Amino acid sequence: DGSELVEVNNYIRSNQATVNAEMFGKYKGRNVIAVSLESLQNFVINNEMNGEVITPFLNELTQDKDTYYFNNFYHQTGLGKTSDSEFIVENSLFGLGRGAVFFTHGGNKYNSMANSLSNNGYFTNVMHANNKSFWNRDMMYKSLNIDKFYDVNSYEIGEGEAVNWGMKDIPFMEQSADLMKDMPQPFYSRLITLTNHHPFRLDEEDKMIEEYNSNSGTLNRYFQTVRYMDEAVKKFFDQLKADGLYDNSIIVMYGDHYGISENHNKAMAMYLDKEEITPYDSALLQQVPLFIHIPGSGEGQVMDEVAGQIDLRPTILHLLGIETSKDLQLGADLFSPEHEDFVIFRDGRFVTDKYVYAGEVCYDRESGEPLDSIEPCQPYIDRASLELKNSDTIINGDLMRFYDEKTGNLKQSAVK
Ligand code: GP9
Ligand code: MN
Repeated sequence: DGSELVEVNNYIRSNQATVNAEMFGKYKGRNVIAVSLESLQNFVINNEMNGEVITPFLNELTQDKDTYYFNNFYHQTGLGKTSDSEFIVENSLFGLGRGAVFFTHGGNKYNSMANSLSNNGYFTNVMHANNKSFWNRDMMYKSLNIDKFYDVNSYEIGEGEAVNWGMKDIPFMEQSADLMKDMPQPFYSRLITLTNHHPFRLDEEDKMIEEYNSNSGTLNRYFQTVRYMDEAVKKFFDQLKADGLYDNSIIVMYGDHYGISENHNKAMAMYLDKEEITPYDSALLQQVPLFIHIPGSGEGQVMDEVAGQIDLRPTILHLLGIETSKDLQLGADLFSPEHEDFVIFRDGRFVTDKYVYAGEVCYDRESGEPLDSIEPCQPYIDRASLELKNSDTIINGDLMRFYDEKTGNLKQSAVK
């Protein structure tokens, strides 16, 4: 009957971060272009591989006056991989601990970012050149109230324009920008790239750097496909400028999840010049880059706030001047002075500015040394499990049905 919602709602209300008064609504009415960068981890940014730069364009953005680059930002996905990242970003809730919420709860009621933007006059869409039913997207997108899904049928894949899992990122982003020209504005487009996906295969002509030389072909090729994706993003920016879409948009780009699993620890240790990859290292390797690029802002900087994908919904909506104080969401605005340095992973691990909790060990964040006692981590362990539980309760009970997002009130059936 929804009565579980009372407790969850109280928790959310009492832990809400305020907005950043200076930034709230500063970019009202702009288009939002969100780009999910497949399997992109943060360790390649501003780094080299055998003397070669891996992400020249993204590196430039980290220094750019119009870009907020978050270098302490984490994915929070589970088995649902890309689809989990989509779920988290749209709903500011966690995916599930088992399976993919896109499959198991694709018919729930949600108050997604798309839904909120739709209520504020936006045309909302997802662009991804894959079969529409992959990850049950066609069904879930209806529940997320996404107006249109530009799936593989919206793209023309010419000779030599597909590799690995499907359409190459360069033509994909080029055609996506073309499609945007005809969209009613303001629009919210979420693009999902694909080329930098395991097993990281490329055609010869798309290889811009050499392979790495570890015992892992996967890691060796990863640098090349990342380099290719960087090129695709660069061309995409150029095209948005040429098409006149650039100045009136906010471009948010983030890695969806890790690309290199723990099966490649030996090779990763070699690359990172470490003796071994500890659970502490593995946790920090879940960092993915986040870029919030705001043409004309002039206030870009490197942000070291500890944060995660769950924070994107409130952050983006607030920049556009859309309130979320009545929404059932678990993340917090990254620009809020009250945003806390605390990110929870789906499996219960977490990172703060002082601690890393992984493998049931509490590590000192700075030194990577295990602490003698679990004590300093305990309050966070408890909160992590409560927040994950709250998220699961909302999803498993389909509790949004009992919530009136317009008023922030629980419906009668839930209060009784
Ligand atoms: C498939 C793409 C990749 O459409 O999103 O999915 P992943 O395997 O990364 O979850
Ligand atoms: Mn993915």
